[in-house]
Amino acid sequence: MSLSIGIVGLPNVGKSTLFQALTKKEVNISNYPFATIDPNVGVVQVPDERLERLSQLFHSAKTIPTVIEFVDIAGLVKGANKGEGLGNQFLARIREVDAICQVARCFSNADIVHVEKTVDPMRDIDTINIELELKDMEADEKRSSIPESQLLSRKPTLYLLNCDPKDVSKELQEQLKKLGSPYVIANLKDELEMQQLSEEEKKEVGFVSNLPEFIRKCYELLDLITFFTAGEKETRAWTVKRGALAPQAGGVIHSDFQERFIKAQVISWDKLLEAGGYTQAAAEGWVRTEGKEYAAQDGDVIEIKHG
Ligand SMILES: Nc1nc2c(ncn2[C@@H]2O[C@H](COP(=O)(O)OP(=O)(O)OP(=O)(O)O)[C@@H](O)[C@H]2O)c(=O)[nH]1
Ligand SMILES: [Mg+2]
Repeated sequence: MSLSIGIVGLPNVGKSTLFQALTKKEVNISNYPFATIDPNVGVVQVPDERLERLSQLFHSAKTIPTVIEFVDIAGLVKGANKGEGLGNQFLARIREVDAICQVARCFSNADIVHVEKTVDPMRDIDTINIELELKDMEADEKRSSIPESQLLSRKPTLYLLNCDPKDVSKELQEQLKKLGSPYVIANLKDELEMQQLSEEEKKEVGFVSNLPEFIRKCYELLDLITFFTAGEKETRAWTVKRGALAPQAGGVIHSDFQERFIKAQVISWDKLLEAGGYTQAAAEGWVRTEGKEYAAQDGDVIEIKHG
């Protein structure tokens, strides 16, 4: 199960810069509006310290993280719903994603063209959100029966403020809080440029990336949890929607595990580390046997027993 996040915003605000920093894919990040025409699609690993520690415990030959798919979409402008700019044809692309990351430009730089001439992130956020709502209304008027989950204005949204944290005013933070969606602040130009440096060099210049936090927030936005399978051959992180029952969790690993589910052996990742292995954990009585009504919990290490 790979969930996808659409990167949305006005032209020339840093969407493709974010996409490239996340996916390490070379894309067009030229300094002009509508540099991106066809959407870029890429997959990003979800950083997870728990996975690393479990893998170390078992000296696993393979360590496999879960992934999120990102889609870098063409810039939207005021009137996109009526066909202004390139917006209209790509608004449809946003329907297919599970959640939206809206990039808002907060950085000042006279050399980078702003389609509205001035830097005003709240105005830009309103512009985009109105376009999404207008497009939904249009669909409603046409009576095309778009399912609720595909309504653009109902998609879970995360805002990315493209600038240094010091450039985000209290007022903007208050306004964002009112929107009720989470936000992350990252200087995307730095994020991309600093990837050229080694870990040591980053320490020297005091650069800490905000992208891991951003990816984690995306994960929360999608209301996903991670469970693990762990052993010598492979330690792997898996993704399910919060509330998924043990057989569904099994089904993510292999469809047989869902159909022929018998029971699940479950232990929390930290308990398994504390015990130092399955045998020791079982001796402590920390490995639980759960049936098909069990809802998988974030951080569970699960072994499915199937027929
Ligand atoms: N100074 C500064 N420039 C940035 C920052 N982020 C992006 N840029 C520059 O802004 C320009 C546009 O960046 P892109 O990532 O292509 O913007 P986009 O939103 O994908 O643009 P379109 O595809 O045209 O909609 C590039 O020249 C970037 O280097 C930033 O944080 N600071
Ligand atoms: Mg672009």
